[in-house]
Amino acid sequence: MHRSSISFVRDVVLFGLLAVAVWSRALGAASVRIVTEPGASPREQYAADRLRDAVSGLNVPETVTIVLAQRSSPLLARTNLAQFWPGAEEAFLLRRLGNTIYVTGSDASGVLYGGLELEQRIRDARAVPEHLDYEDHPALRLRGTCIGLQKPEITYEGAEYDYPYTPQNFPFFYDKAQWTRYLDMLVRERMNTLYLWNGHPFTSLLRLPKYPEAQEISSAQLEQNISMFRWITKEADRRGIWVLQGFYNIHLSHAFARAHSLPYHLSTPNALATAYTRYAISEFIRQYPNVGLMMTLGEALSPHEGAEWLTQAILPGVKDGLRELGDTKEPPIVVRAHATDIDDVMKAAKPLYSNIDTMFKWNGESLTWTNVRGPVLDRFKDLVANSNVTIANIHLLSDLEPFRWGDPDFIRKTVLNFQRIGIQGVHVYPLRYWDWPNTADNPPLNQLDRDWIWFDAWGRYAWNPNRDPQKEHAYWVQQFAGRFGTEQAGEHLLDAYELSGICAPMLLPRVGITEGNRQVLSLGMTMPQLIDANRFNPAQTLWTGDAPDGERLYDYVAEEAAHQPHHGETSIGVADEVAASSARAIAEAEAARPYVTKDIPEYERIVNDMRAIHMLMSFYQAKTHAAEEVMLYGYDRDADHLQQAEKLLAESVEDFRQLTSLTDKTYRDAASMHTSQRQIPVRGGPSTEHWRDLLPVYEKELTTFQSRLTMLNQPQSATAEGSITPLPQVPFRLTPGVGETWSVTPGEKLSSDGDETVSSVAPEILGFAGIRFSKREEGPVRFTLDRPAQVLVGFFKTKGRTGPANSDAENWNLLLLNAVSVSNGVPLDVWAAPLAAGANELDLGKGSYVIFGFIPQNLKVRQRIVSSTAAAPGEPPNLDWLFEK
Ligand code: ADA
Repeated sequence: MHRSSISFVRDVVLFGLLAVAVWSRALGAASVRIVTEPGASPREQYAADRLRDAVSGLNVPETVTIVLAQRSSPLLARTNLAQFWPGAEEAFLLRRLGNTIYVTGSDASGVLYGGLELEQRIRDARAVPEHLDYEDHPALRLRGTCIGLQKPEITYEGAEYDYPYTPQNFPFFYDKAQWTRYLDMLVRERMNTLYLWNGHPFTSLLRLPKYPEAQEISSAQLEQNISMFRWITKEADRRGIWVLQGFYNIHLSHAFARAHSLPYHLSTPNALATAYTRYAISEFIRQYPNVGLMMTLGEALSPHEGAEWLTQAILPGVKDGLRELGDTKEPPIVVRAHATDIDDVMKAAKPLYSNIDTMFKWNGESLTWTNVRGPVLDRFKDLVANSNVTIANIHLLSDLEPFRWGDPDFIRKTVLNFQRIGIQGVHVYPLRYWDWPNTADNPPLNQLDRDWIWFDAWGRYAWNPNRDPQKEHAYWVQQFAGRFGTEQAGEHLLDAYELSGICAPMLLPRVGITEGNRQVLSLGMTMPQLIDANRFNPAQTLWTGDAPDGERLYDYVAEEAAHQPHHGETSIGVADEVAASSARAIAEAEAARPYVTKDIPEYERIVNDMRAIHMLMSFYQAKTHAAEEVMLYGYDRDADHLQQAEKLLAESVEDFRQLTSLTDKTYRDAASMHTSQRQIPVRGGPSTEHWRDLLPVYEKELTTFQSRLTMLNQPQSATAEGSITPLPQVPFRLTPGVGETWSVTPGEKLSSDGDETVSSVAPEILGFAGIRFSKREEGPVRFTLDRPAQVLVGFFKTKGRTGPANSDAENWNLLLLNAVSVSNGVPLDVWAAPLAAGANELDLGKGSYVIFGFIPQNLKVRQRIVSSTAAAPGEPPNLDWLFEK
């Protein structure tokens, strides 16, 4: 029976003592009576209550009895309706025999779902069905959503994922009306699991008398939390929903950690943390035997420690708790295959504990494919072979935020793929995770209202993905029609959702940096990020292993330059396709207008979303084409490419400007995670959340590019480099200590102890006497100048910059772009700053620069781009200099 060992459900088999709870409502002579077992489970009672509500006020021609019963019930004794196949879970049968309607379930949840099915039919027909013979059961065994007890910012002592449960942190946790609404939605979607995520929830939910020093919140708060948690889990259980509490490892109570001089998060176990965690888990099992546990063994804990930690701390804790309860049946626990050596974990854990479900991310932290391939598929297959239920985690939706998203067919196909692989569970994040229950709209809406289609589609297809696509289309049209008034409106709006829905999932894998939440697709990308995506993804955690055949921009341009044919889905092709599709989405949304008779404000917000999505796609289209042109220039140095790129880049900025104005008043931010974890397009933090924050970044990128083009077009750059002679030098004497003199010529090392060597040098400074350093040398370099001079410096690339630090930028002039090409493929520019005659000292940071020499202070040097410097053989051409200052 489904998870009953850990639920409130009690099978009641009371032969001889059978009592029948009868409800009847007389309407003239005829009435509808609803009959349940006397000791019926809360789930059955819930279904009965819902049916009572549905039939109240119905005008029925004759008295009908509705019997709700599990397969083993004596109420079915004289029928043959208790027939379910062995192992049936959550299955139900609806049958009308004479004036009795039987709602029979394989278990309590089966009765619940049967009751809800009947309720819906009664409400739709406004009558009790005259004929009924219907059977159904779910396709996936675990169907659930999650809620983060986590926030957009890290607010608790700098520790990721740890947030005490308090009304200040999570007002929604204390709002019973809101929970009721949410749980009603889940049961309507026939979801049966709800995961609550937090770093270390135990001190928010348990008293832990053995470790009083671990207490993190006031006793009064703790009591309130305990009673709320009991209420939530009980209300969930009535609706057939198993609540699971998530936790990360090893996260400790902060108070406990301080008391024992331990860090809040540990990467390796120790005896004290093991004892504490084992105890906390056992208390959890003892206090909340009906609640599940889901764990992330990594990220704080090193991946190879997961097996030991699970077997030495967590499983013993579960067993201690069960022993105290006198329970011998092992409840399922859910272990995530994230940031841990899951094969070792499962090997070590299985002999100790048989009932382990596993969970793994389906598409990383974005929605990209309806299917998985390569290593992700292999991982799922292993998990399916080795665990009880394998759950696909539809994790953060980093590419969909913050807009409305609902492409039901995408979800249907995804669940069909789960079935094919043997995945029996799904866990779905909300579209906006870190700020539950708010949407990003301004003012915020509730996600249950705005993102109804997200929850509805996952619920519907997790129950059964094997449905006829045409009938499904009609179903979704009806759903929209119900909300916006007419079928015509429904047709157009469904089309708009579907046409816009494919955009982000198609685009991200072909142009993006990562499927992780390090990137917010809707905030755009810079040119260097588009041109050289791999460089911005040091961990190489790319989806490419899972992608269907196709080309990223880098390969596309390489093939284009070599006049080779393309294959599969290309960055350019996809960018064009999503721009066109999103344009059609606007047209469809607009076409709905005359037919929308209900909820016009939400309709207007949908139209605005479609426009915003299109502007974003159009931005990417223009910019991907611009990137292609620039990359082609990297190959052939044909300046025409840059002229094309300039037009396209300007178009992309214009698109982004329109996107900003569409979202300026209507959206609070583009993504719910505000921490510096985000790196793309810019590091997360204050004033980096909204399109208006990024518009200046893209405007500046365009103006920098335009000024580089102007430099390139200057007559001087047309001068044959062979005719340029070295600039006059100012002699200097280096004071012994930091630095050594060197000759700026090809083959020389850039630092006295580094590997990088000079490949070519612009004629202006060829053979100059400069000063280079050891990478380890600290402190100022000291030298004496004969005359007032300009020091010529090359800055090594740090944090995406090749120029002086922002704080010092005023002092420096950029003289020669790409003046020195280097064996690592990152060319150095020459920057100049004035210095007085006599003794000088300079400190620009350890290992971050090299001095090329000194020229007279009053010498005017024409800024120039040195076009002859090329990338080292085999290296991608680094073209950042075109966009960065
Ligand atoms: C990534 C992500 C986190 C969290 C985590 C997880 O590290 O950046 O926000 O989602 O994965 O638990 O899977």
